[in-house]
Amino acid sequence: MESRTKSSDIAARAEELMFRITVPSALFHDGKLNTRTPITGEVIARVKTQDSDALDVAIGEAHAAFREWRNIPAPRRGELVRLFGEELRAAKNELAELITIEAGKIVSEARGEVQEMIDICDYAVGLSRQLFGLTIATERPGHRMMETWHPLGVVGIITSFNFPVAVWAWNAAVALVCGDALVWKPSEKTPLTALATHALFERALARFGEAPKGLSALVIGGRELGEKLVDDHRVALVSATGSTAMGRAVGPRLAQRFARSILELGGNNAAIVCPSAPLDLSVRAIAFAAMGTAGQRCTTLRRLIVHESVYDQLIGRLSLAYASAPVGDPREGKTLIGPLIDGDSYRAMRHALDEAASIGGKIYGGQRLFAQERPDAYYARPALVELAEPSPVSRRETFAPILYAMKYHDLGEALHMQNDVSHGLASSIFTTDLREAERFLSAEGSDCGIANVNIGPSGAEIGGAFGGEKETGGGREAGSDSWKAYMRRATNTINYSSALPLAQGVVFDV
Ligand code: UN1
Repeated sequence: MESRTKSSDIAARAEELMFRITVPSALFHDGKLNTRTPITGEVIARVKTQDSDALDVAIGEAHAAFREWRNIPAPRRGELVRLFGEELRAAKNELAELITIEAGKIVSEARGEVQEMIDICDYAVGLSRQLFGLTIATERPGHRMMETWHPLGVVGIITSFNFPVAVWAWNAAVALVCGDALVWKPSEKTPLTALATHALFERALARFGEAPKGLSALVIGGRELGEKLVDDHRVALVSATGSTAMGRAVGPRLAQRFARSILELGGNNAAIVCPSAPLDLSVRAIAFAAMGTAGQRCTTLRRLIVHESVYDQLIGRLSLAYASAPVGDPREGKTLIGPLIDGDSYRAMRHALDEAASIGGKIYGGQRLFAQERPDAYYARPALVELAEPSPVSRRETFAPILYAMKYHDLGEALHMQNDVSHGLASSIFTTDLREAERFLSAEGSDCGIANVNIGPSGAEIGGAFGGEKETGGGREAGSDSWKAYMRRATNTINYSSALPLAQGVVFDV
């Protein structure tokens, strides 16, 4: 770790990147919101925030824009998303570098985040010609029955710091081809990347030329803005990514006014390692899933359930990987683990490790690093914790790089341990035994929205539906048929005869 990097260097670099992406500097100078880089912990920008009147205007404009946008043919709407994908391709490295500066991701993961945005654009462009409904057999002669999918309305998108821009893109690209308008409230920790992404979207809008004004809005501010977005009756759907506590606040408010929700909340993801697991592959997969993104993905591997016959061997290899994985400045090529987002994150990690130690957990790693050189930044060696059995600390999600390892004796017990938490996002099994793999994927196996074999639980691609069960919130985003949540379904029955037969044989002759 070199100590000479000054925050001002990073601030200047962020400014240069924002300039290249053509974000007006008035948006991030002299505003009320101090933006920090987790690389040094110092302030790099002062971002302008919006108040609730501005949000009110944005929702009003989005609602008016929706009424026009819904009438533009879906493949034409896809053209706007195609142009946005081009802008992202052209600015991939600049946007990725901003993600590194603002969220602390290593270079390849930051570029991966932008790639995920490009991928969802490509997907949505194809989808724009495939928003199809069914034709259904009717019991009445001379009739036809079908489903039509219509645009839904204004979609509110609330995103978190850890995927500061990709999560917006998963929602936005699909919602736009579905004919919806957008209002985005990003995390207060990552407004610069949000401004940059929206500027790129505005470039696509300008090239497209015919989109209604206000089709997509970005509003930056605190919790009160999120609450207003959630409570506004003009917002048909809110897609919210964040903590389970946030989801618990948002979900009932939306239900109160019968609005739709897509909730993408926490995870307490586990992997089961069986006797026949390919060990080299398993160690690599576990290392990425548990330590990658400094343990700050909702899909991060947090619990390892290992068969007693391979436990010592696996823990031996993992403890070496944990001791040697390079932690450091995420801009440096050799770094695999960047900083935690802030001091609160580190304190939550420390608190969990102290609790694990108090119940006899054996801890490798977890120390704070570079506190001398970078006192306002929070770098930590990832922690591997051996526990004799599941405990409250391993049953709750701590958004930090901690992996709890436990032994199992038979697969039924391992499956029980895997499912015995309040979240249900992602899960994995490492085995070459077909029966074990199939049981894990069966109805009595993993209860998660994502269940993988011989790969880790994180790093999903966009073609599948992404989301999870229980306290993860139940929402699904990205691929498969997730688009249906962004549209409303009408069932249509058409009578092309001159008779009027009633369903169920009802007779009603007047
Ligand atoms: C998140 O952590 O909020 O599957 C999303 C993954 C990524 C998305 C994670 N594609 O890890």
